[in-house]
Amino acid sequence: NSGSCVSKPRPKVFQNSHNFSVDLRMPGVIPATSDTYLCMASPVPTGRDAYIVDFIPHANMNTVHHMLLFGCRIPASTSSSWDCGKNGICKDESSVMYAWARNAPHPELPKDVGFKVGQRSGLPYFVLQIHYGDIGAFGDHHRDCSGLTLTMTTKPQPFIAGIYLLMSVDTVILPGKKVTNADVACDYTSYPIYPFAFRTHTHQLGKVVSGYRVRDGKWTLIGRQSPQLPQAFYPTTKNLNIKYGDTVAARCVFTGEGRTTKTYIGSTSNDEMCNFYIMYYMDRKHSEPYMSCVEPGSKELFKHIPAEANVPIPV
Ligand code: IYT
Ligand code: CU
Ligand code: CU
Repeated sequence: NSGSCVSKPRPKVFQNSHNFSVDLRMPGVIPATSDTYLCMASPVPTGRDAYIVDFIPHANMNTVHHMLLFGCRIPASTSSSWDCGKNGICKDESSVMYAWARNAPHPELPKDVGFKVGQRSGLPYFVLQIHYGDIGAFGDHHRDCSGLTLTMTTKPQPFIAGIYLLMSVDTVILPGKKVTNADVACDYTSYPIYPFAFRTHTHQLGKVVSGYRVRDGKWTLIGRQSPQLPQAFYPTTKNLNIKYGDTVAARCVFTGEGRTTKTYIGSTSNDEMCNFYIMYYMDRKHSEPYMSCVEPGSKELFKHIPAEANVPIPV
């Protein structure tokens, strides 16, 4: 029973001199309406750099639609929990590190890979966001303490996990128009990264989102998914690396059918987003944990995108 989940203190637990776990839980919340986004923040509990090596979700399937973990420089609020649909997640820099969604397990981090967090890495806070879907199960006024346990270590990991986010900032979807593509592409100019998981995100109008590496004119799929399926991280299609000189590209396919006005990129559920997240690891010696691409790419480049990128995934 979760009725008394608030009263239990959940400090970090030490296993030995290097390893510990951190419990991040909603502080006994009762969402007021369906489709509420609530956030809670917690400082990374060590002055030194630390590495997340595993995630253990504790989510009540009846109420939690999805759950995201962010690293933050400054959380958007100092309250024990807040409405982050309205008030935002982080004040400035933020990065997603984990996603849980119903029926989709998170891929394990590969061995020797960790997300680096803490004061020195510029992400001194964890922020947990929970999307409460149907609040029917709160009819009994119980309090919710869903959340996440992080397995952490202060031992430097040989490889650092990171996120490469491709997102469109300028897509406009015309009402009634059957197909609108949002294309994003950037030249990759850093040290090699090794993608192992991907996540897609759009709102209601997204049909399929695909991400590719383009090397010497050859397109290789990183991942392709319907954004209408649970928006978790899925394992990449095959092992590949991205290195200096490659191009990283993504396409989101939208439909304007059913709309009577133009749809723009924005944060409400009537707006749209086009996101393709690549979770990768990189040698610790020159790791760059967060990269992004917001360029639309060239028309010429996207003439050569594989046909599968235009095929909607039935849900
Ligand atoms: C305008 C847009 O596409 N926003 C996305 C991607 C995004 C994530 C983060 C943009 C920025 C960020 O700092 I983290 I600037 C967006 O909001 N995506 C949502 C989550 O908020 C992460 C999603 O579910 O992917
Ligand atoms: Cu959700
Ligand atoms: Cu969005």
